Amino acid sequence: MNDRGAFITIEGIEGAGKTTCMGVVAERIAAAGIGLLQTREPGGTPLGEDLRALLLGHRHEGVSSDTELLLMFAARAEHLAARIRPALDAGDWVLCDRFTDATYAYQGAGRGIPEARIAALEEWVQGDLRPDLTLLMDLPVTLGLERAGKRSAPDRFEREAQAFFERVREGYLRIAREQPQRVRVVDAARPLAEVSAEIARLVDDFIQARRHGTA
Ligand code: T5A
Repeated sequence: MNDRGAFITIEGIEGAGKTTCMGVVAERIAAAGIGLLQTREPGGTPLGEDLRALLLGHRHEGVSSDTELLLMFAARAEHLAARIRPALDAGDWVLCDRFTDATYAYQGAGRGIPEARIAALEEWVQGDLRPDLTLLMDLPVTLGLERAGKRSAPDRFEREAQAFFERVREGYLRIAREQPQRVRVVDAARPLAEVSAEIARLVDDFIQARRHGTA
């Protein structure tokens, strides 16, 4: 196995089932006897959680796209320094509910910020650190919003129009097409039992590949 822990992220539009499926991934990693840090973005640190409350709450509805982008990366810089890098360096694995693919999808494809601007911040804040495996939970926007709507009141992002989430979904799928080795697309429209079974298989395969030094 590699010395550095593996970095796994879960992505997808609202209501895709990311939070639900974090448990499946965590269970497979625990079953393999591997230490795990489970976390989320924006968030994961006291400062990051405060920034999350500002970003998702309704006090700053008119915030500019650039401000939103910079706050996402401010939270990420703190998250990497305080929690993600120390865990990976200690050999633990890290499972994160959303990461920089969300920035490309929401602030890039959704808000229209040029990709090169996001890439510059990514390089600055992350250096060469990228997720080793990303599970992209994909489903039609209407179904995702319907599921999310049943669960809780809409946050600042969930008040966006359907067209915004169509762009976000397409942004994610484009990343998956460009990086098929890292990003595995899971059809999240299926019943939870089927989705969970596929995720468990993908994670078990990844654990094996990591042990054999091929991932
Ligand atoms: N953001 C984040 C950015 O804009 N840029 C960034 O860089 C980052 C990091 C974060 C927001 O911040 C934005 C994106 C987001 O808008 P969030 O709370 O982390 O917000 O993300 P949400 O997508 O809003 O989280 P949700 O909880 O809405 O979605 P999940 O986690 O995908 O869905 P989950 O698991 O809570 O499931 C929703 C409901 O559906 C049911 C569940 O039981 C639950 O009730 N469900 C299913 N039902 C039937 N069949 C299935 N297969 C089901 N799977 C789940």
